[in-house]
Amino acid sequence: MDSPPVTGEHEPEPRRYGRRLFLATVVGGVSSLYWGKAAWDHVTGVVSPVADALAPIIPTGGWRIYTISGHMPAFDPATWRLEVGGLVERPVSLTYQQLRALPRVEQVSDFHCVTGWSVDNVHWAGVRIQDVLAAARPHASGHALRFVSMEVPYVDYLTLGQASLHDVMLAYEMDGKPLRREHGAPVRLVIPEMYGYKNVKWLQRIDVVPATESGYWEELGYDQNAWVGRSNGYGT
Ligand SMILES: Nc1nc2c(c(=O)[nH]1)N[C@H]1C(S)=C(S)[C@@H](COP(=O)(O)O)O[C@H]1N2
Ligand SMILES: [Mo]
Repeated sequence: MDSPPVTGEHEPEPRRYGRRLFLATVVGGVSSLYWGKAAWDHVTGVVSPVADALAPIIPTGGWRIYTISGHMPAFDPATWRLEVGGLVERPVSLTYQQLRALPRVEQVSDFHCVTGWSVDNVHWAGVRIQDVLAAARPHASGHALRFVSMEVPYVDYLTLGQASLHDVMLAYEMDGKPLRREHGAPVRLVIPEMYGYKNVKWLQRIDVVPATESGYWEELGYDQNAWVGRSNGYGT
């Protein structure tokens, strides 16, 4: 593989992509965009630009690695913060250490992408969203959360009710190791009840907002309430 191609210059407007292309890209991607480990090490952070809006690469342990931008944000512990703001009494800015100091929870849950692949029994460790929100003291006018990725413009939303489901978490470890860059380091949203696109990677900010809005893929036609097995045309 030669030097990694630069992405971003000729990227089409992502909103033009619909479900059909999403699926076509994934299906094509699994067979044609498979890069070996050596190639992966070589590109060091620049993922395949072939699919401008979506780049599945290196399936490992059943995972497909997705980015919408073709570039994975880098985690720098010195500068990274998890900002908690919006409709709150006191905006909070957590360092990675402070995040790690919050009550730790662990769980084993299955992960499902809406395109049909799943990974069973993923071992996650992290924090409950309530423990992150508590210090910020959300206003009563806030009924939903906006999860903002370092990968602009990836965002998604959950109602406060959805965010407080028993197994929803902000995960900083996967299968016993710090969350890897390609899986959203340093921390990602995990909501096993919903399809993968709700599980925002590379989190940098959580805002308390009045109501849910359309997240990145939802702007392209996917359901806001992405319940596994009963949304996006499944189970209906
Ligand atoms: N920032 C960001 N988060 C994201 C995505 C993405 O492209 N960018 N893809 C979503 C989709 S569609 C899925 S299925 C999962 C895939 O998680 P993985 O890349 O760790 O396998 O991440 C979700 N979170
Ligand atoms: Mo997905």
